[in-house]
Amino acid sequence: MTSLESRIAKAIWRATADDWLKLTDSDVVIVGAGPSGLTAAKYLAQSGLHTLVLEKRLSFGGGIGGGGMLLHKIVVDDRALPILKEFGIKHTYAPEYGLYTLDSSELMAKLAAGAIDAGAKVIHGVTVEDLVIRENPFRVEGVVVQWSAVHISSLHVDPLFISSKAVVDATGHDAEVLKVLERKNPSLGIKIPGERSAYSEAGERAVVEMSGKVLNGLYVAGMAVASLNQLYRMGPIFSGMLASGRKVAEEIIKDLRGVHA
Ligand code: 48H
Repeated sequence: MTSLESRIAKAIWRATADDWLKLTDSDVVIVGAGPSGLTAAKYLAQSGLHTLVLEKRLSFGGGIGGGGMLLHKIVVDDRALPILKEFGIKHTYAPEYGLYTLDSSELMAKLAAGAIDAGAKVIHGVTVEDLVIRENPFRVEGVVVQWSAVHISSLHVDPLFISSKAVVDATGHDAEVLKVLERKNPSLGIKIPGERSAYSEAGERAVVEMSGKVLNGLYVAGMAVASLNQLYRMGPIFSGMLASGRKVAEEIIKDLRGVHA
């Protein structure tokens, strides 16, 4: 047998290549492993769709970890209860406030575990820098990816591609995928005005209502919905993010499989 060092390297190269050969043709690519992206990933994967989450950082949870002003708790309201139950996330009712509190660490860990256990693949350290498109009629058919480390280094390195039937922009406040479309495909008329000031009640409701398909092959979830539609921000209440992820998943399942989730 060859040296342990050689076997470590070969095992990793082989397993990575095996994964990437499958992931290169995914049913759904979700950009961003924040609350909306991970929630969408669980429901999509459990419906049998080949689901890939690409996260530019080396961690899960996006904005969850910062809690409310770095305090380790966030809140949800009644609307999130069915989703918390499905992910097995503990929560405590605060009757004086009509809200449930939960640990940000548990929310991050269990959303990720729920997505992965349902069959979604999450790859860290990969930045989606562009989309694969087709014209006449316009449709999105995948993403253009690069190692985040290459982005940070500013080296000029050509990217690679992942084909997919649906792409979800779950990149949060920055709406990074939609902004690429706005910049590179002006004829589509997509504008990203950014979110409005805080009005939690209205923001939570609207972000779910407006989550879904943007154009053929492209969907939006989470705070990217607020940036696209100039909706109110809501602060560290996460019912809307979770429900947005579930709603996008249901819409994609319906579009790709012709069935309700
Ligand atoms: C790969 C990328 C790329 C890219 C970004 O910000 P998130 O937590 O997103 P949401 O929308 O699921 O949740 C928003 C919530 O955390 C929040 O900020 C709220 C509720 N704010 C309310 C308020 O009033 O402020 O996660 C997005 C993830 C992050 O992990 C990014 O690193 C990742 O997407 N990401 N990954 N390629 N181009 N861009």
